[in-house]
Amino acid sequence: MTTTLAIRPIARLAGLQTGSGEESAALRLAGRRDCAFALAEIIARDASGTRRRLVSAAALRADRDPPLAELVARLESPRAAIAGISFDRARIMGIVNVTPDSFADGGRYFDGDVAVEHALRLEAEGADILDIGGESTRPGAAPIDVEEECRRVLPVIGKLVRQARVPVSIDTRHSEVMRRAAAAGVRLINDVSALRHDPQSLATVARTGLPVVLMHAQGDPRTMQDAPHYADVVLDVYDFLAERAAASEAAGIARSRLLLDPGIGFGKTLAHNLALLASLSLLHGLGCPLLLGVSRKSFIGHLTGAPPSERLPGSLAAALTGIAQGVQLLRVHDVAATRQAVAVWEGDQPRPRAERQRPASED
Ligand code: HH2
Repeated sequence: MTTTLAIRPIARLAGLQTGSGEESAALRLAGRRDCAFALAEIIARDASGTRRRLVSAAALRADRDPPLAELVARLESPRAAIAGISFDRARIMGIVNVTPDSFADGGRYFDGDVAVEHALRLEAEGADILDIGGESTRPGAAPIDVEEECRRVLPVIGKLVRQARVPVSIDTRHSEVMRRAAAAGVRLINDVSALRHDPQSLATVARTGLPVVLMHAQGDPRTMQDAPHYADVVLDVYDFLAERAAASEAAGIARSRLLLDPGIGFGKTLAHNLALLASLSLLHGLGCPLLLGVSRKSFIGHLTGAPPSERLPGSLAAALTGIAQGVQLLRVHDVAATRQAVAVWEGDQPRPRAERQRPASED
């Protein structure tokens, strides 16, 4: 069994500017001024079991244990920009599914021109990046032919790379699609299999020089919801992402090119999804920006009974749970609504004037 050492920052200090004593000892996630925490749960797991203790941020800093000090340093180090996007605040990735069968919007943007129009609308609504996918990975989905996937996404990517001002990413598990999308100008690769589905993917991504999202999934989309099982879902996902980050580095993909994602809904029960959402802050210890995909997902339906088309309120609540824990990139269908929710959440944060959009008639 892997030995796991993790720190889960808790008790966020909202609106903390400067401070002394306990306040100045606060844990500041990923170099963020707006994301300070007063306490931490230290979690250690080995073959003999899991031990947890709660400490103040000040006590954690005073602890000279080298692995712990190294972990604190990784937790707090600023993250490099990826695809030209800086991660000093929450950013938004707009979803564009060029598919007939995606769970939330299957068929609506299957036509390439409609998909481009939709993507440009998401950009106008405030998306920081546009994520183009040609294969549904919803539970139960059957894999599709790589040529068909290319036929769906490449024309859309080609047009968006020319027409959109924000970067474009490709959501795929296939190295051939990654390679051709990179040649067409995408700036980020998003792989829900964390570069495991296709044996060529690690080398392909390394060669493109592009950054990549490594997402946790247990099993394949077709069967992943049959009987998901974990010893401890939060620590198992943490260990998995640590292993995939190490495998990527070994293949020549620098850690500064990685985004990590717990993969909400991918081989997880409702209890697993909720446990992960409650412990997202722990994943900052892996030293990479975090992506969260909760938009319209089925855990919201399980909690509320709402169908995918009526899950916007739950999606916003889950997105805010993420940004309260320092998640840097939210993958969403509803960009305008998420932009508004994030703007209100970040209301006290200094931002460039241009980003404050106040209707002229209101004060
Ligand atoms: N979720 C989906 C697809 N890709 N990528 C990342 N990194 N994280 C996610 O949570 C994630 C993802 C599923 O959502 P969607 O694309 O809307 O549905 P479908 O797979 O049915 O096309």
